[in-house]
Amino acid sequence: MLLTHATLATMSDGYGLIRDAAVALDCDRVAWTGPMADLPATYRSLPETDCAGRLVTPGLIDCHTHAVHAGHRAAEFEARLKGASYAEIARAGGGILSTVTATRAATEDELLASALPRIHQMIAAGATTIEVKSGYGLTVGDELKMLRAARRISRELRVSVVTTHLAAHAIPPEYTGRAEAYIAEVAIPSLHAAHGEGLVDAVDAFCETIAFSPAELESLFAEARALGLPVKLHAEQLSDQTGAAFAARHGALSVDHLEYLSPNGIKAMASAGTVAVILPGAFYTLRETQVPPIAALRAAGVVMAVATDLNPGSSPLASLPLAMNMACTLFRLTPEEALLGTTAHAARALGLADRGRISPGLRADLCIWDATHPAELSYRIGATPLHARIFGGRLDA
Ligand code: DI6
Ligand code: FE
Repeated sequence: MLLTHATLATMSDGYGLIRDAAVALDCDRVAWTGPMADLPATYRSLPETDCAGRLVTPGLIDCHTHAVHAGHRAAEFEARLKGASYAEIARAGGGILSTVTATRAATEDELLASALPRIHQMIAAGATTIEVKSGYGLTVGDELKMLRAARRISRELRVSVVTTHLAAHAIPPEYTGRAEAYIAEVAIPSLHAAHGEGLVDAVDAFCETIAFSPAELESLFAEARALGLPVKLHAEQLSDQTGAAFAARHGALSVDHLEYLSPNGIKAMASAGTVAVILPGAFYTLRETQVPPIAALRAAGVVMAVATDLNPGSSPLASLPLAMNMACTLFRLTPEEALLGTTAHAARALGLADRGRISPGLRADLCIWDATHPAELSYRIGATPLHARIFGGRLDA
């Protein structure tokens, strides 16, 4: 296939904008990109899709979601509007644990069926790769069930799925006050079982006063690394627990949230090459006031990614373009940083070298937008200007 007359944002070196560009695809890979005038003769006979000046970007990558889960938490949304806080609801046994109850009661088929409409919305907003975490099962069997359901998504819909083991997401009621026993008896055994089934691409945990401390997570991260699996961490979302420095010490691919990130944490992430994943949907939903230290991250050269954090509690958000808009308006990212954050930098947060930019040899996952400048994707609020999507070298039907 040959795309012609595109306004191309290759996302190599910033936007990497090429006007009146062509992109030649060979099966599921990009074969050539450049100005129309330079198109080699060999590609001129390929079946042509005229983009008529439309913006073409890499397919969007959502590098942090909890898209597989049962039920919803609209009642908590109402409770928060009446004054309850996210942490209070969690301590009273609601929050993550109410989704755990629902997820334990669901079958693998039910989990898959309830996730598909959400994934469909993400795809309709431009996603071609989605990370999905476990973390609402909190038993060996229920964590495996979630990861198996997540892996089945890519057999049902045209999207790549990356799966993350997040058994260390919350302490289930049967382990109240016994975080270390939970890690030893459930989190680590479920990691071994899931890895044995080929269900794990990375290992994540929630580091917070209402979840786990760095000390409690040490053995889990050591185990992940012994299995050759990369780690990442939910850290400094509601308070500074020095999670970022801990994760960086384990060579984390990313540390996510980061509202309360300290200068020390920034330094550790910069020297480890850890990506900062910012999640403005959770900040917005919980009406947080402490903004992540974006200017300091930028100054330290820490690469930033942007994701939806799609989950039933703190971020019921399925649109990456809306996450980009929030990242700009709430956190003052530039539109260029926001688009890098859902393409090239999101790929880095997942350890994927074969996507996130438009360049020969990389995957042919592309979005064609009803837009002519890449800043339009961040600028519109709640719009989905997707004109067409190409996944693995083929246009969606
Ligand atoms: N932080 C989050 O934003 C999600 N998990 C986490 O550790 C929220 C999960 C939920 O509220 O269900
Ligand atoms: Fe999350």
